[in-house]
Amino acid sequence: MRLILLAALLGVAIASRVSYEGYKVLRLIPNEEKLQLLKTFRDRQGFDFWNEPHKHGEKLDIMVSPVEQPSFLNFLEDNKIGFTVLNENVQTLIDAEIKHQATVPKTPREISFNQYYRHSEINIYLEELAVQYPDLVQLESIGLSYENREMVVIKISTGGNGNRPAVLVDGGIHAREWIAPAMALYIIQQLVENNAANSDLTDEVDWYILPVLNPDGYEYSHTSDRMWRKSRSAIPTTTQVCRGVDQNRNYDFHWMENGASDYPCSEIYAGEEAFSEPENQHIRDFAEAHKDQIKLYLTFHSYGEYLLYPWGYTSALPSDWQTLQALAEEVDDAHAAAGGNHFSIGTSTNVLYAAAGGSDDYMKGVVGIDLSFTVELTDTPYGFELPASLIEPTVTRFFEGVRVFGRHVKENF
Ligand code: 0X9
Ligand code: ZN
Repeated sequence: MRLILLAALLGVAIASRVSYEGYKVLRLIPNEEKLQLLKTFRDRQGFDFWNEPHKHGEKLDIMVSPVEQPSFLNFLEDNKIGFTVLNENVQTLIDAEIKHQATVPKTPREISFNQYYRHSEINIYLEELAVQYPDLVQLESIGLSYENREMVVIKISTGGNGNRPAVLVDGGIHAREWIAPAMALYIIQQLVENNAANSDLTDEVDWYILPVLNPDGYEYSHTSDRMWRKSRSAIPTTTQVCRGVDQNRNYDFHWMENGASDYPCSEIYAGEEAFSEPENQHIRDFAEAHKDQIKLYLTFHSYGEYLLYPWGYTSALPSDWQTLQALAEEVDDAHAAAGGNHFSIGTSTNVLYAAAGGSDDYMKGVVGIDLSFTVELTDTPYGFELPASLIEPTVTRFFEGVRVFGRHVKENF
Protein backbone atom coordinates (compact mmCIF):
# COMPACT_ATOMS: atom_id res chain seq x y z
CA MET A 1 0.00 0.00 0.00
CA ARG A 2 2.76 2.38 1.00
CA LEU A 3 4.64 1.54 -2.15
CA ILE A 4 1.62 2.33 -4.28
CA LEU A 5 1.22 5.64 -2.49
CA LEU A 6 4.89 6.44 -3.03
CA ALA A 7 4.65 5.52 -6.69
CA ALA A 8 1.56 7.68 -7.04
CA LEU A 9 3.30 10.60 -5.38
CA LEU A 10 6.36 10.13 -7.56
CA GLY A 11 4.10 9.94 -10.57
CA VAL A 12 2.58 13.27 -9.64
CA ALA A 13 6.01 14.78 -9.11
CA ILE A 14 7.21 13.56 -12.49
CA ALA A 15 3.98 14.47 -14.23
CA SER A 16 4.13 18.02 -12.91
CA ARG A 17 7.47 18.65 -14.54
CA VAL A 18 7.52 20.23 -17.95
CA SER A 19 8.49 17.50 -20.42
CA TYR A 20 11.03 18.09 -23.17
CA GLU A 21 10.36 14.73 -24.78
CA GLY A 22 11.21 14.94 -28.45
CA TYR A 23 12.47 18.52 -28.24
CA LYS A 24 15.47 19.00 -30.51
CA VAL A 25 18.17 21.63 -30.41
CA LEU A 26 19.18 22.85 -33.86
CA ARG A 27 22.36 24.79 -34.52
CA LEU A 28 22.20 27.31 -37.35
CA ILE A 29 24.74 29.76 -38.70
CA PRO A 30 22.49 32.28 -40.43
CA ASN A 31 23.59 35.29 -42.44
CA GLU A 32 22.08 38.71 -41.67
CA GLU A 33 19.08 38.24 -43.95
CA LYS A 34 18.27 34.74 -42.65
CA LEU A 35 18.76 35.91 -39.09
CA GLN A 36 16.02 38.49 -39.56
CA LEU A 37 13.70 35.73 -40.79
CA LEU A 38 14.57 33.50 -37.85
CA LYS A 39 13.96 36.26 -35.34
CA THR A 40 10.26 36.08 -36.13
CA PHE A 41 10.19 32.77 -34.23
CA ARG A 42 11.68 34.40 -31.12
CA ASP A 43 8.58 34.55 -28.90
CA ARG A 44 6.56 31.79 -30.54
CA GLN A 45 5.36 28.88 -28.50
CA GLY A 46 7.43 25.76 -29.05
CA PHE A 47 10.62 27.72 -29.75
CA ASP A 48 13.32 28.50 -27.21
CA PHE A 49 16.35 30.43 -28.40
CA TRP A 50 19.17 29.00 -26.28
CA ASN A 51 21.18 31.99 -27.25
CA GLU A 52 19.98 35.28 -28.66
CA PRO A 53 20.16 35.80 -32.39
CA HIS A 54 23.82 36.66 -32.79
CA LYS A 55 25.49 38.77 -35.35
CA HIS A 56 25.72 36.97 -38.66
CA GLY A 57 28.34 34.27 -38.92
CA GLU A 58 27.79 33.25 -35.28
CA LYS A 59 26.01 30.11 -34.16
CA LEU A 60 22.38 30.24 -33.12
CA ASP A 61 20.95 27.33 -31.09
CA ILE A 62 17.19 26.92 -31.08
CA MET A 63 15.23 24.30 -29.14
CA VAL A 64 12.12 23.27 -31.07
CA SER A 65 9.15 21.30 -29.77
CA PRO A 66 8.10 18.12 -31.64
CA VAL A 67 4.85 19.77 -32.75
CA GLU A 68 6.70 22.64 -34.43
CA GLN A 69 9.51 20.58 -35.95
CA PRO A 70 7.89 19.53 -39.27
CA SER A 71 6.87 23.04 -40.30
CA PHE A 72 10.11 24.57 -39.01
CA LEU A 73 12.21 22.07 -40.95
CA ASN A 74 10.20 22.95 -44.06
CA PHE A 75 10.78 26.62 -43.39
CA LEU A 76 14.53 26.02 -43.10
CA GLU A 77 14.55 24.07 -46.33
CA ASP A 78 12.45 26.64 -48.22
CA ASN A 79 14.77 29.40 -47.12
CA LYS A 80 17.93 27.36 -47.69
CA ILE A 81 19.04 27.67 -44.08
CA GLY A 82 21.41 24.86 -43.16
CA PHE A 83 21.52 23.35 -39.67
CA THR A 84 22.97 20.58 -37.58
CA VAL A 85 21.13 18.75 -34.81
CA LEU A 86 22.93 19.56 -31.58
CA ASN A 87 20.60 17.49 -29.46
CA GLU A 88 18.10 14.86 -30.60
CA ASN A 89 15.98 14.75 -27.45
CA VAL A 90 16.50 17.18 -24.58
CA GLN A 91 14.42 15.07 -22.19
CA THR A 92 16.94 12.21 -22.41
CA LEU A 93 19.57 14.48 -20.87
CA ILE A 94 17.15 15.78 -18.26
CA ASP A 95 16.16 12.24 -17.24
CA ALA A 96 19.81 11.27 -16.87
CA GLU A 97 20.40 14.37 -14.77
CA ILE A 98 17.40 13.71 -12.49
CA LYS A 99 18.62 10.15 -11.96
CA HIS A 100 22.17 11.26 -11.25
CA GLN A 101 21.02 13.97 -8.82
CA ALA A 102 18.93 11.41 -6.93
CA THR A 103 21.57 8.72 -6.67
CA VAL A 104 24.86 10.47 -6.06
CA PRO A 105 25.48 10.56 -2.30
CA LYS A 106 25.31 13.90 -0.52
CA THR A 107 27.27 14.61 2.61
CA PRO A 108 25.31 17.09 4.71
CA ARG A 109 27.10 20.42 5.21
CA GLU A 110 29.80 19.52 2.70
CA ILE A 111 30.05 20.37 -0.92
CA SER A 112 31.41 18.42 -3.86
CA PHE A 113 31.58 19.14 -7.55
CA ASN A 114 30.05 15.98 -8.98
CA GLN A 115 26.45 17.19 -8.57
CA TYR A 116 24.34 20.35 -8.54
CA TYR A 117 23.02 21.71 -5.25
CA ARG A 118 19.62 23.06 -4.32
CA HIS A 119 19.29 26.58 -2.95
CA SER A 120 18.60 25.44 0.62
CA GLU A 121 21.65 23.14 0.54
CA ILE A 122 23.80 26.03 -0.62
CA ASN A 123 22.61 28.19 2.27
CA ILE A 124 23.28 25.37 4.75
CA TYR A 125 26.82 25.03 3.39
CA LEU A 126 27.42 28.77 3.80
CA GLU A 127 26.17 28.58 7.40
CA GLU A 128 28.49 25.70 8.07
CA LEU A 129 31.46 27.67 6.75
CA ALA A 130 30.55 30.58 9.03
CA VAL A 131 30.61 28.20 12.01
CA GLN A 132 33.81 26.43 10.99
CA TYR A 133 35.78 29.50 9.89
CA PRO A 134 34.61 32.40 12.06
CA ASP A 135 37.83 34.34 11.46
CA LEU A 136 37.47 34.18 7.70
CA VAL A 137 33.76 34.07 6.95
CA GLN A 138 30.82 36.33 7.68
CA LEU A 139 27.34 35.98 6.27
CA GLU A 140 24.99 38.77 5.40
CA SER A 141 21.39 38.18 4.51
CA ILE A 142 20.63 40.82 1.88
CA GLY A 143 16.89 40.17 1.73
CA LEU A 144 14.21 37.79 0.54
CA SER A 145 13.38 36.73 -2.98
CA TYR A 146 9.87 37.14 -4.40
CA GLU A 147 8.98 33.70 -2.98
CA ASN A 148 10.68 34.48 0.33
CA ARG A 149 13.97 32.63 -0.09
CA GLU A 150 16.81 34.08 1.87
CA MET A 151 19.58 35.58 -0.23
CA VAL A 152 22.90 35.24 1.56
CA VAL A 153 26.15 36.96 0.64
CA ILE A 154 29.26 35.32 2.04
CA LYS A 155 32.04 37.71 2.95
CA ILE A 156 35.50 36.19 2.93
CA SER A 157 38.02 38.43 4.62
CA THR A 158 41.20 38.02 6.65
CA GLY A 159 40.92 41.48 8.21
CA GLY A 160 41.19 45.16 7.34
CA ASN A 161 37.80 46.26 8.72
CA GLY A 162 36.19 46.62 5.34
CA ASN A 163 38.90 48.93 4.03
CA ARG A 164 40.55 46.50 1.67
CA PRO A 165 39.74 46.35 -2.02
CA ALA A 166 37.05 43.77 -2.73
CA VAL A 167 35.66 41.57 -5.49
CA LEU A 168 31.89 41.08 -5.86
CA VAL A 169 30.80 37.81 -7.46
CA ASP A 170 27.36 36.49 -8.30
CA GLY A 171 25.95 33.51 -10.16
CA GLY A 172 22.59 32.12 -11.13
CA ILE A 173 20.80 35.25 -12.35
CA HIS A 174 19.51 32.94 -15.09
CA ALA A 175 17.84 29.93 -13.51
CA ARG A 176 18.79 27.19 -15.96
CA GLU A 177 22.49 28.09 -16.09
CA TRP A 178 23.33 25.72 -13.24
CA ILE A 179 27.07 25.83 -13.75
CA ALA A 180 27.06 29.47 -12.59
CA PRO A 181 26.10 28.82 -8.93
CA ALA A 182 28.48 25.83 -9.02
CA MET A 183 31.32 28.15 -10.10
CA ALA A 184 30.51 30.60 -7.31
CA LEU A 185 30.50 27.70 -4.83
CA TYR A 186 33.86 26.48 -6.06
CA ILE A 187 35.39 29.93 -5.56
CA ILE A 188 33.96 29.95 -2.03
CA GLN A 189 35.29 26.50 -1.27
CA GLN A 190 38.75 27.31 -2.57
CA LEU A 191 39.03 30.61 -0.73
CA VAL A 192 37.71 29.21 2.54
CA GLU A 193 38.30 25.47 2.91
CA ASN A 194 41.45 25.56 0.83
CA ASN A 195 42.66 28.91 2.07
CA ALA A 196 46.14 27.64 2.85
CA ALA A 197 46.77 27.07 -0.85
CA ASN A 198 45.03 30.29 -1.92
CA SER A 199 45.99 32.71 0.83
CA ASP A 200 47.54 35.11 -1.68
CA LEU A 201 44.01 35.82 -2.90
CA THR A 202 42.65 36.75 0.51
CA ASP A 203 45.59 38.35 2.32
CA GLU A 204 44.90 41.81 0.88
CA VAL A 205 41.57 41.45 -0.90
CA ASP A 206 38.01 40.79 0.41
CA TRP A 207 35.47 38.71 -1.49
CA TYR A 208 31.69 39.09 -1.47
CA ILE A 209 29.95 36.18 -3.15
CA LEU A 210 26.24 35.58 -3.83
CA PRO A 211 25.96 32.11 -5.40
CA VAL A 212 22.32 32.35 -6.52
CA LEU A 213 20.93 35.70 -7.61
CA ASN A 214 17.65 34.18 -8.83
CA PRO A 215 16.80 31.58 -6.17
CA ASP A 216 13.12 31.21 -7.11
CA GLY A 217 13.89 30.56 -10.75
CA TYR A 218 16.76 28.26 -9.80
CA GLU A 219 14.50 26.14 -7.61
CA TYR A 220 11.80 26.13 -10.27
CA SER A 221 14.34 24.84 -12.80
CA HIS A 222 15.09 21.96 -10.39
CA THR A 223 11.49 21.04 -9.57
CA SER A 224 9.31 21.98 -12.52
CA ASP A 225 10.93 23.29 -15.68
CA ARG A 226 14.59 22.58 -16.35
CA MET A 227 14.71 25.26 -19.04
CA TRP A 228 13.36 28.12 -16.91
CA ARG A 229 15.43 31.31 -17.26
CA LYS A 230 13.60 34.17 -15.56
CA SER A 231 12.57 35.05 -12.02
CA ARG A 232 9.15 33.80 -10.78
CA SER A 233 7.36 37.05 -10.04
CA ALA A 234 3.79 37.66 -11.14
CA ILE A 235 2.00 40.93 -11.51
CA PRO A 236 -0.75 40.89 -8.86
CA THR A 237 -4.38 41.60 -9.72
CA THR A 238 -3.86 40.75 -13.37
CA THR A 239 -4.77 37.66 -15.32
CA GLN A 240 -1.27 37.56 -16.73
CA VAL A 241 -0.44 34.06 -17.91
CA CYS A 242 3.32 34.30 -18.09
CA ARG A 243 5.46 34.69 -15.01
CA GLY A 244 8.92 35.97 -14.42
CA VAL A 245 11.27 38.69 -15.54
CA ASP A 246 14.67 38.33 -17.17
CA GLN A 247 16.65 39.74 -14.28
CA ASN A 248 19.49 40.59 -16.65
CA ARG A 249 17.26 43.06 -18.50
CA ASN A 250 15.86 44.63 -15.33
CA TYR A 251 18.68 46.91 -14.10
CA ASP A 252 18.14 50.62 -14.25
CA PHE A 253 20.71 51.66 -16.82
CA HIS A 254 19.44 52.35 -20.33
CA TRP A 255 16.61 50.01 -19.35
CA MET A 256 14.58 48.61 -22.29
CA GLU A 257 16.64 50.50 -24.88
CA ASN A 258 17.95 47.43 -26.65
CA GLY A 259 17.66 43.63 -26.80
CA ALA A 260 14.85 43.46 -24.24
CA SER A 261 11.11 42.92 -24.46
CA ASP A 262 8.04 44.48 -22.85
CA TYR A 263 6.04 41.31 -23.56
CA PRO A 264 5.67 39.33 -20.29
CA CYS A 265 5.84 35.95 -22.08
CA SER A 266 9.18 36.75 -23.68
CA GLU A 267 12.30 35.11 -22.28
CA ILE A 268 13.92 38.55 -22.30
CA TYR A 269 11.04 40.39 -20.61
CA ALA A 270 12.57 43.40 -18.87
CA GLY A 271 9.84 43.78 -16.21
CA GLU A 272 7.12 46.36 -15.65
CA GLU A 273 9.77 48.85 -14.64
CA ALA A 274 13.50 48.85 -13.92
CA PHE A 275 14.30 47.10 -10.64
CA SER A 276 10.84 45.58 -10.39
CA GLU A 277 12.58 42.43 -9.13
CA PRO A 278 13.37 42.29 -5.38
CA GLU A 279 16.42 40.09 -6.00
CA ASN A 280 17.97 42.79 -8.17
CA GLN A 281 17.08 45.48 -5.62
CA HIS A 282 18.94 43.54 -2.94
CA ILE A 283 22.18 43.10 -4.89
CA ARG A 284 21.97 46.74 -6.03
CA ASP A 285 21.67 47.93 -2.42
CA PHE A 286 24.50 45.67 -1.32
CA ALA A 287 26.79 46.89 -4.11
CA GLU A 288 25.89 50.52 -3.33
CA ALA A 289 26.66 50.03 0.35
CA HIS A 290 30.13 48.65 -0.47
CA LYS A 291 30.89 50.61 -3.60
CA ASP A 292 34.01 52.31 -2.27
CA GLN A 293 35.48 48.92 -1.54
CA ILE A 294 34.41 46.88 -4.57
CA LYS A 295 36.91 47.16 -7.42
CA LEU A 296 35.82 44.27 -9.59
CA TYR A 297 32.47 42.66 -10.38
CA LEU A 298 32.09 39.19 -11.85
CA THR A 299 28.76 37.67 -12.88
CA PHE A 300 28.62 34.05 -14.03
CA HIS A 301 26.38 32.72 -16.79
CA SER A 302 26.42 29.94 -19.35
CA TYR A 303 27.01 29.03 -22.11
CA GLY A 304 29.29 29.83 -25.03
CA GLU A 305 32.70 30.72 -23.60
CA TYR A 306 32.52 34.47 -23.78
CA LEU A 307 34.39 36.89 -21.55
CA LEU A 308 32.34 40.06 -21.84
CA TYR A 309 32.66 43.57 -20.53
CA PRO A 310 30.44 46.67 -20.93
CA TRP A 311 28.74 47.98 -22.74
CA GLY A 312 25.79 45.76 -23.52
CA TYR A 313 23.44 48.65 -24.34
CA THR A 314 25.55 50.26 -27.06
CA SER A 315 28.31 49.32 -29.46
CA ALA A 316 30.36 52.28 -28.19
CA LEU A 317 33.39 51.29 -26.12
CA PRO A 318 33.97 52.43 -22.54
CA SER A 319 36.97 54.76 -22.24
CA ASP A 320 38.94 52.14 -20.27
CA TRP A 321 38.20 49.27 -22.65
CA GLN A 322 41.88 48.52 -23.14
CA THR A 323 42.30 47.77 -19.43
CA LEU A 324 39.25 45.49 -19.50
CA GLN A 325 40.39 43.77 -22.68
CA ALA A 326 43.95 43.20 -21.40
CA LEU A 327 42.70 41.78 -18.11
CA ALA A 328 40.23 39.48 -19.86
CA GLU A 329 43.02 38.24 -22.16
CA GLU A 330 45.19 37.45 -19.16
CA VAL A 331 42.28 35.54 -17.56
CA ASP A 332 41.72 33.67 -20.80
CA ASP A 333 45.39 32.70 -21.01
CA ALA A 334 45.30 31.28 -17.49
CA HIS A 335 42.13 29.33 -18.34
CA ALA A 336 43.72 27.96 -21.51
CA ALA A 337 46.93 27.06 -19.67
CA ALA A 338 44.77 24.99 -17.30
CA GLY A 339 43.42 23.02 -20.28
CA GLY A 340 40.39 25.15 -21.14
CA ASN A 341 39.38 26.56 -24.51
CA HIS A 342 39.96 30.15 -25.46
CA PHE A 343 37.04 32.50 -24.82
CA SER A 344 35.72 35.13 -27.21
CA ILE A 345 36.57 38.44 -25.59
CA GLY A 346 35.09 41.90 -26.01
CA THR A 347 32.13 44.09 -25.17
CA SER A 348 28.75 42.34 -24.89
CA THR A 349 27.33 44.30 -27.81
CA ASN A 350 30.24 43.78 -30.14
CA VAL A 351 31.00 40.14 -29.38
CA LEU A 352 27.53 38.80 -28.55
CA TYR A 353 24.52 41.07 -29.03
CA ALA A 354 23.11 44.30 -27.68
CA ALA A 355 21.03 43.85 -24.54
CA ALA A 356 20.37 46.69 -22.13
CA GLY A 357 19.50 46.49 -18.44
CA GLY A 358 22.20 43.94 -17.56
CA SER A 359 23.95 43.74 -14.20
CA ASP A 360 27.43 44.25 -15.70
CA ASP A 361 26.47 47.56 -17.32
CA TYR A 362 24.76 48.76 -14.14
CA MET A 363 27.69 47.92 -11.87
CA LYS A 364 30.03 49.87 -14.10
CA GLY A 365 27.76 52.65 -15.32
CA VAL A 366 25.88 53.45 -12.10
CA VAL A 367 27.64 51.91 -9.11
CA GLY A 368 31.02 52.87 -10.56
CA ILE A 369 32.82 49.51 -10.42
CA ASP A 370 35.16 50.05 -13.37
CA LEU A 371 36.15 46.42 -13.79
CA SER A 372 32.91 44.59 -14.60
CA PHE A 373 32.71 41.26 -16.41
CA THR A 374 30.15 38.70 -17.54
CA VAL A 375 31.57 35.21 -17.86
CA GLU A 376 29.72 32.72 -20.05
CA LEU A 377 31.08 29.34 -19.00
CA THR A 378 31.40 26.24 -21.20
CA ASP A 379 30.65 25.55 -24.81
CA THR A 380 29.40 22.01 -25.28
CA PRO A 381 26.58 20.44 -27.29
CA TYR A 382 24.73 20.04 -23.98
CA GLY A 383 24.13 23.77 -23.66
CA PHE A 384 22.46 24.49 -20.31
CA GLU A 385 22.05 20.76 -19.68
CA LEU A 386 25.68 20.37 -18.70
CA PRO A 387 26.19 16.89 -17.22
CA ALA A 388 27.37 16.90 -13.62
CA SER A 389 30.55 15.12 -14.69
CA LEU A 390 31.61 18.33 -16.43
CA ILE A 391 31.21 20.59 -13.39
CA GLU A 392 34.62 19.85 -11.95
CA PRO A 393 36.74 20.38 -15.08
CA THR A 394 34.82 23.59 -15.79
CA VAL A 395 35.14 25.17 -12.36
CA THR A 396 38.73 24.10 -11.66
CA ARG A 397 39.92 25.53 -14.99
CA PHE A 398 38.12 28.79 -14.62
CA PHE A 399 39.35 29.17 -11.06
CA GLU A 400 42.75 29.82 -12.67
CA GLY A 401 41.12 32.80 -14.36
CA VAL A 402 39.61 33.91 -11.05
CA ARG A 403 43.12 33.94 -9.60
CA VAL A 404 44.16 36.42 -12.28
CA PHE A 405 41.19 38.68 -11.44
CA GLY A 406 42.03 38.50 -7.73
CA ARG A 407 45.72 39.25 -8.25
CA HIS A 408 44.88 42.17 -10.48
CA VAL A 409 42.82 43.72 -7.71
CA LYS A 410 45.54 43.01 -5.17
CA GLU A 411 48.24 44.62 -7.29
CA ASN A 412 46.34 47.63 -8.56
CA PHE A 413 44.32 49.00 -5.64
O1 0X9 B 1 21.72 37.76 -22.52
C1 0X9 B 1 22.27 37.74 -21.41
O2 0X9 B 1 21.76 38.22 -20.41
C2 0X9 B 1 23.66 37.10 -21.28
N1 0X9 B 1 23.74 35.90 -22.07
S1 0X9 B 1 22.86 34.57 -21.66
O3 0X9 B 1 22.98 33.61 -22.75
N2 0X9 B 1 23.53 33.88 -20.39
O4 0X9 B 1 21.53 34.94 -21.36
C3 0X9 B 1 24.72 38.08 -21.73
C4 0X9 B 1 24.72 39.39 -20.99
C5 0X9 B 1 25.81 40.32 -21.41
N3 0X9 B 1 25.68 41.62 -20.79
C6 0X9 B 1 24.82 42.57 -21.24
N4 0X9 B 1 24.17 42.45 -22.34
N5 0X9 B 1 24.71 43.65 -20.50
ZN1 ZN C 1 22.69 33.97 -18.56
